[in-house]
Amino acid sequence: MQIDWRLYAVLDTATLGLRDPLTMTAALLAGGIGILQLRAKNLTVRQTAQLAQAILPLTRIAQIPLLINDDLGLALALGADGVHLGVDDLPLDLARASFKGLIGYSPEGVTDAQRAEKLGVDYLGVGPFAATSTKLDAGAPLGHAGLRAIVEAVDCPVLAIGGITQHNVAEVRACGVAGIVVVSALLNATNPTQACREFLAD
Ligand code: TZP
Ligand code: MG
Repeated sequence: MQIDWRLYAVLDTATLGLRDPLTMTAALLAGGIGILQLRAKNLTVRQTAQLAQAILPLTRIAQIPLLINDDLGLALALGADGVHLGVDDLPLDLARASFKGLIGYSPEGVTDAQRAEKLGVDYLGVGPFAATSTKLDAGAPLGHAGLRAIVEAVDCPVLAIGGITQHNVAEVRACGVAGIVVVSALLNATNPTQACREFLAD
């Protein structure tokens, strides 16, 4: 599968609230996202599995990868295309040894990013670029300098995340990233399909 890294959407069920995740997925796919991640911190594993099983046919038709946040076991059980891991999740060496799909990772800094690259991650999700209220423990914003330091330290695709909107996307892309990861500016947009198109046009 050829991956278009430019716009990666996270279907964050807490941000979505009572809105229908499948309607949102369809809107994001119509807007041209290249990757979708299911992030369901407020759901049980069973609920997440059921939701992922409903989303997978849509992403398969669109021919884009669906990644599961945090949980490699669930990604394997679902036959999902990938998993996104953080520092508290399954160690990357174990993940890489048991999973041939896409592995994304949120590094804690330059050294951790280089370590992850050596262990064979497919991309790094680096942030927060700016202040965000979607992830309360996201840490201090990296800004241009912090993001750029990681872009320059690795060769794998770096995707910026956190507080990315139409207002700062040009500054983010100027850091040399392969793409952007967006949650609230897509899910809370009046027209998510149009919002995707605007991000892709920048
Ligand atoms: N990881 C770092 S920042 C963040 C995550 C999951 C949240 C990004 O959400 P938003 O709404 O695009 O700022
Ligand atoms: Mg995580």
